[in-house]
Amino acid sequence: MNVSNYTRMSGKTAAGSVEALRHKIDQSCPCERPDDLNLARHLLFDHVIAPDQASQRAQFEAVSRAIRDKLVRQWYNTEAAYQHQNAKRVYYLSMEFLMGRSLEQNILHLGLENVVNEACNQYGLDWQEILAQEPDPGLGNGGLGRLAACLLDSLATLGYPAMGYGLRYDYGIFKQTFWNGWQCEQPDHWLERPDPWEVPRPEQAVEVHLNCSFELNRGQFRIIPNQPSILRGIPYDRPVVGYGGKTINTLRLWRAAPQNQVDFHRFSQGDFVNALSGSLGAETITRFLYPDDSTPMGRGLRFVQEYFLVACSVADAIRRFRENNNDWTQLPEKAVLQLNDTHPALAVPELLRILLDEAHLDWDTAWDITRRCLAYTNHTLLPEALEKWPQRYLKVMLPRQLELIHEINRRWREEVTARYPDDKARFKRVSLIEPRAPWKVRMAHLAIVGSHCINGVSQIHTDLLKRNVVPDFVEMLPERFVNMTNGITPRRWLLQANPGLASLITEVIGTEWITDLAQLARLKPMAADAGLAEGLRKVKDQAKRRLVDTLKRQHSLILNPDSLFDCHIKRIHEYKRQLLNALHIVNLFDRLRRNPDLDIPARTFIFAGKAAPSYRTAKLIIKFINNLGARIQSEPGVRDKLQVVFVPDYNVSVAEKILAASDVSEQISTAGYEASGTGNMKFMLNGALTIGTYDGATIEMAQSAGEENLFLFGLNAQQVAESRYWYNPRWHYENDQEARVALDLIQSGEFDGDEPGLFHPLLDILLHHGDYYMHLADLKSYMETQQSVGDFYQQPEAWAQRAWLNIAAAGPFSSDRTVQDYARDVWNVCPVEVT
Ligand code: 26Q
Repeated sequence: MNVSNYTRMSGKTAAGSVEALRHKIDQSCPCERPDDLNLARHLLFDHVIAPDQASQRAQFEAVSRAIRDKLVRQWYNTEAAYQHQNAKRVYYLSMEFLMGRSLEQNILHLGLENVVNEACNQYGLDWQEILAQEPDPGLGNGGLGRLAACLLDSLATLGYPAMGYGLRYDYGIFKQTFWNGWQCEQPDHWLERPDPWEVPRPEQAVEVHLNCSFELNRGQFRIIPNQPSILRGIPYDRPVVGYGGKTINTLRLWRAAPQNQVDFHRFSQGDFVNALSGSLGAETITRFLYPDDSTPMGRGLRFVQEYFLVACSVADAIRRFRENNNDWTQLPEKAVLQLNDTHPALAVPELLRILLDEAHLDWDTAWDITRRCLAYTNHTLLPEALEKWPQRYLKVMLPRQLELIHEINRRWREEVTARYPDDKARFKRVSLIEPRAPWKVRMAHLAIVGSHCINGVSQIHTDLLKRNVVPDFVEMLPERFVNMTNGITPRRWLLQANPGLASLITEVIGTEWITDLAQLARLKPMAADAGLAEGLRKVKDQAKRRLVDTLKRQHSLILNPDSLFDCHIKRIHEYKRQLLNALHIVNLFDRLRRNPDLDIPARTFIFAGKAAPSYRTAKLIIKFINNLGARIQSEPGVRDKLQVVFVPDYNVSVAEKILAASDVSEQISTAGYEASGTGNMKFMLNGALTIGTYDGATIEMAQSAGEENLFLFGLNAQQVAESRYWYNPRWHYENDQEARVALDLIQSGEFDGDEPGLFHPLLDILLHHGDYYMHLADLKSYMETQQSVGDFYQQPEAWAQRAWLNIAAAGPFSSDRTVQDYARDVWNVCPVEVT
C-alpha cells in the first residue's frame, strides 16, 4: 500500500465518484462548461445588473439560482417516481431543522464543484466570500434540530421516499453577541433577503380550523375564545439533495397566514389598522422559534405552533395518500409519521379525528390506523423538559381533539385496569392527563399510547427511559420500545467540513466511505503508519491555521495555532458541565501562575454555544468563562501556555470550522443526562480524541473504538443515581485539593473584574445547593484524565495512531446506518430508484 505523500491536498478529490451518478441529469440538463450555469443570465434577469457590478449578495443569489436550475428536473423526477410507484413514505415531523448553509452542499452533492470553480474564475468571483453571504438558517436550538437535518440527508442519499415537515420561522434562534463578556441576544431575520432555495407553493395551502381566533393588539398576542377561525398554512419547499444528486427530497416548511386578510366590516368603516389585527395575529404564529427552556411567558403561542405544524403536515400527507388510494385501511402501508420528540404529539388526536370525522371510520379501525402510522422519538430524560400542556389550551382551541384524548385515555386506562385491577397508583401514573389541577396533558404518554414504536437515541438512554421514566408503559407494551442510536452525515461533517482529511482518507481507501462509512474500518490496520500520522498532523495543522485566520478576521480573537485545541461546543446547560471544564482551567491557571515553567503542552480552550435567554445560570457560566479567559490573558507567565476563547454565535457553519481544527473533544455531561450527543461523533470523525463521561452515545463510541482509545472518567449513570442520596459537595471541598483551589480562587474575586461577588451564585450551586450535576464529585478524576491527555499529546505518533483508530471506528455513527435501522425496524419502507 502506497501511503506516501499525504501532504498534497487537492481539495475535494472525492468528486470523482459523483461524476458517475451525474450522467442522467447531464443528458437533460447539461452542465459541463461554466457557461452552462447561466450565471450572467441570472444576474441580468433576476437582479438587472451586469456581472462586474453585482454585489456579493447578488452573486450568491445568482449562483444559487443557477445551481437550483440544475437540480429542479431531478427534484421533479423524484416526486414523480414516488407517485408512480405509490411508494410508502416517511414523514419526519419536527419543530426544528438545523440544515446549515445549502450552496456548498448542493454543489458538492451534484458534483458541480469543477464547473462552479471555472465559472468563478471566468467572472473573477471570490468563492469564499460568496459562500459567506448565505445566512445559516437557525431553525432549531441544537441536537434535536441538527439530527433532523442529518437524517434528511441520509434519507435522500439512500433513496428513501421521505419528506421533512417543519415551520418556516421568520426569525430563527437568536444571534449571540457578547457585551463585556455577557451574552446578548439579537433577532435573526434570516429571510430579510429573498432565499434562493425555497419554492413557495400557495396552490397547495391547507386550512387549519381552530375554535378560537387570534389578535395582535398593541404588540400583545391574544387568543379570543369561542370565535372559530381558519388559518392558512402555506408550504415553502426546499430541496434536500441526496449525495450524487439522484434523489432529491423535500423539506416542506409551513408559514401561517390568515384565511381572510382583512376584516371587511372594519375596513369599510375606515378602521384600516384594526381591520388587519386578526391577520397579524395569524402571521405571528410562525414569526419566531422558541428557544429551549424559555420562561412560561408566551407559551400559549408555542402550543399553537405545535398544533399548526401537525394540522398542516397531517392534512398534506393525507391529501397525498388520497391522490393514489381510496382504501383508508391502506394508510399505514403508504405513510409513516415520525414525531421528533413530543413537540408534534398532537398528531395522535389529529390523525384520529380525520379518520373518524372525515373518513367516517369506526373507532377501532381509526385507532389501529393511527397507531400504525405514528412513531415517536424521545430525546430527553430531564423531567423539566417533558412536555405537559394545560388542558384548558385544548378546551379553548381544539375541543374535538381534547374529547378524543379523553376517550383514548379512558380506553387505555381500562386496559391497564383489566391487567392490574387493584393498582390505583399505577392507574394515576399512566394517565394521559395529570390527575390533579390544573389538569395538564402529558404529551409523552399521549405519544407512547398513540405510536407503534417508541425509541430512545442511544443504548443507555433507551435503557434509562424504559427503566426510570416510563416503566409502566414498557410493562404493558414491551415490544414497542426500541433503541435507535443517533448518527451524523459524513457528507457535511467530513467531506464538506474537513476537505483536507476527507482527501487524505480518500487517497488511502478510495471514495466509498462517503456513502458507506463502515469502510473507514479499513484504516484500522494502518493506524500506526508513520505516513498517515504525518498526514493527519499536516491536515490538522492546516485546519487550525484556517480557524485561527477566521477567528482573527471575524472576531479579532488571536489564537496560538501551535497549541492543543481543546473544544467544548454545544448548548450551555448545567448538565453539560461547561463549569466542570472551567474549574479545571482555574486549576491550570493557578498551577501555571505558581510555576510558569510547568511542562505541559500549550492549550487553547475553545468554547461555543448559546444559553437560553431566560436561563440565568447558563448565562452566568458564559460570563465566567469570558472573565476567566480575560484574566488568563492578562497574566504574562500564564498566557503563553493557556488560552480560553468563547466563539460567539455558535451555529452549524461555526461548528464545521471548529471541528476540523479540534484535537480534543469535551463530552463531559453528568452521566445519565445526555440522551445521546451527536457532536461527540463529529469530533471522532474529524480525528479529535474524546475526554468524556460514560454517557449517551459516547459509551458506544468507546465500545467501537476500544475504551483505551478514549479518555473516559468519572461516575457512571448508576453511581450518579445511587450517590444522589448521600452526596455532599462540601466533602470534596474539604478533601480534594482541586476543588478547594478552584472554589477558593473564585471566592477570592480573582475573576470578578470590577463586579465583586459576581460569581457567588456559581459557588452557591456547587457548595450550598447540593451541586445537583455533581461537578465536584468528578473534578478530581477529570483533572487526572486531563493530565493524561496533556502527557499523551507530547507523543505525536501515538496521538495520531489513536486518532486514526477513532476515525476507523466511526463507521457505526453515520446517520446512513441510523436511517437504515429506522427503515427496517420502525418505518418498514424501501428505497425507490429515481431515473
Ligand atoms: C420545548 C417546549 C417549548 C420550547 C422549547 C422546547 C424544546 C426545544 C428543543 C425542548 C427541547 C429541545 C431540544 C432538545 C434536544 O436537542 N435534545 C438533544 O437531542 C439530541 C438528538 O437526539 C441528543 O443527541 C441530545 O443528547 C439531546 O440533548
